[in-house]
Amino acid sequence: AGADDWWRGGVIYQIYPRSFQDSNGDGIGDLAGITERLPYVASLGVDAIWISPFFTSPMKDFGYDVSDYCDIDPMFGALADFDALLARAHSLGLRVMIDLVLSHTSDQHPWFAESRNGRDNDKSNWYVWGDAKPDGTPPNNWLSIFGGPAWQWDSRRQQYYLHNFLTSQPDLNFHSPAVQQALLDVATFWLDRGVDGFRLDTINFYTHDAELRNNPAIAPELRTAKTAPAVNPYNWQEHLYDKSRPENLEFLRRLRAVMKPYGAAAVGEVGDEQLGLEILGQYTAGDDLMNMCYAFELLSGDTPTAKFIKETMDHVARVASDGWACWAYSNHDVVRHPTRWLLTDVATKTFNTLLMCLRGSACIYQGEELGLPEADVPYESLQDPYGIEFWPEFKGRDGCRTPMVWEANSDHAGFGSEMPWLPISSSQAVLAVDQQEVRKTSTLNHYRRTIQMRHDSPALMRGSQEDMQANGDLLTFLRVDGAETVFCAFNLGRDGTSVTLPAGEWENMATDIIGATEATSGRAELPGWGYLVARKKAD
Ligand code: TEU
Ligand code: CA
Repeated sequence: AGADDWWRGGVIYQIYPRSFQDSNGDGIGDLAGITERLPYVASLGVDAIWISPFFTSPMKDFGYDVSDYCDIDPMFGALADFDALLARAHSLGLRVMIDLVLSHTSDQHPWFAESRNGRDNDKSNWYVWGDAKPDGTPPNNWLSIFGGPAWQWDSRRQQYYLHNFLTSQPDLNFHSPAVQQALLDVATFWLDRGVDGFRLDTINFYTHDAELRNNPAIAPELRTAKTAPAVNPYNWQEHLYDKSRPENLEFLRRLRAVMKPYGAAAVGEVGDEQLGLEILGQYTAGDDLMNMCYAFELLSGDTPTAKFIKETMDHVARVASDGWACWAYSNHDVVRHPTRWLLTDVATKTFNTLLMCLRGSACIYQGEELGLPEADVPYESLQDPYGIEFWPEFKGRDGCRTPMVWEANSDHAGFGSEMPWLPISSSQAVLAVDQQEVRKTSTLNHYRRTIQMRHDSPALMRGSQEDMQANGDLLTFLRVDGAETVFCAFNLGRDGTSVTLPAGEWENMATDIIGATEATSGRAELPGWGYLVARKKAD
């Protein structure tokens, strides 16, 4: 594996800049704050950081609404702060992936101001405009994920514009070659500055059906909700025409071609309830599209059972045999997984070890390494427009976005000197970094050891995944790379069980297996949530 291949099996640490470290006492995290904390991130042994958007933005969607792609929002600092962050990260051996939100801009972007100004200027077709139907209603039945129709009336231009997310996030028109070029130029700007890759927001939303055909409705008995909350009517349509269009591939190919000379890597986010893994397979096939796609399967739903993991991995093997997934349990959009899956501390560690054993790359979200539960954010403190829209059935994304907890007994848990933008919950503060550093068995130190275990093993990093079996709570599989074979066994349940090792002699790789006996051949006992990760000894 060459240096440009670091991403394959790599571990990426996601930083939500508003909530990592406030360096100047305005209650909001910033780039200088991140730079200060990079030695901690490097101490985890991760390969890269992904920083959620820090570009100029009115912050209606907390940075996922960009009004200038080539500058830093003053709240987060300035370009010089970014350069300093990048230099520090590189000196610590950390790669930096930035989060490009190309599918839509802010309605405050100068491109949109020009586009809405009239139907015959340079940028009039840079966004997706549609005429009202004779009765004044929107051009078709497409819905916004954040609630209501995906169309907003613009009184100046006397047309509707498309927005898959907030009304303040108009969708760019990827059918325009000029739009594509402008976005490729944005990528070049950051590559020239030295970034190592991109997390690309909502890449399957880039292109829309040019004929604006209606999405078919899904019958009530067939409705499922994997990503958007069940109460959201967005889940009641089959998204045939508003996203995951085949034309997306053309732009992704052009984008990757721009990245290749720099050796940069891309992880694309593909949110699609119906076709998620199929799209992941399409977008990561071969070597001229995305390096990896970010999969939603483990970011939603109930506690994964052995059967669910097996079915998901088999599904990936079927539809993305030539591709590469990037798994995550938690991020800035979903309830933190120890709460979502009702995990005990032990179960949290077991799932972490599983993440480090699964084929694919992995993202871990700030605070995940501490085993943080979701913070309770009362309605009065809510900031997320998505949460405010669907409260109380869906409480929004604030509970996973509260500030990082560094020191249990400092003001604001060491996040900054002043009151932070979201409250710090006491259930998180007790799990602060300083409390866990000093305990060998802490979740934090467990994450460090499992990340190390993965990096020490070519099979776990990039090997094949074979013979996955689910028997009740027991999940077993092999990872194989050249001469190295690793056997993984996970007890994903409370009751003890035992596992038969494949023929041969095995040596234990997980230095702090949870209670499993040290069996190296024959059978091993696995207590509730016990696991075994073992390398085959040479004959
Ligand atoms: O998220 C996309 C998003 O909202 C998906 O999780 C969605 O639920 C799924 O695609 C539905 O099919 C990204 C960012 O992570 C999020 O923070 C932003 O708000 C959003 O894009 C808009 O930029
Ligand atoms: Ca600040």
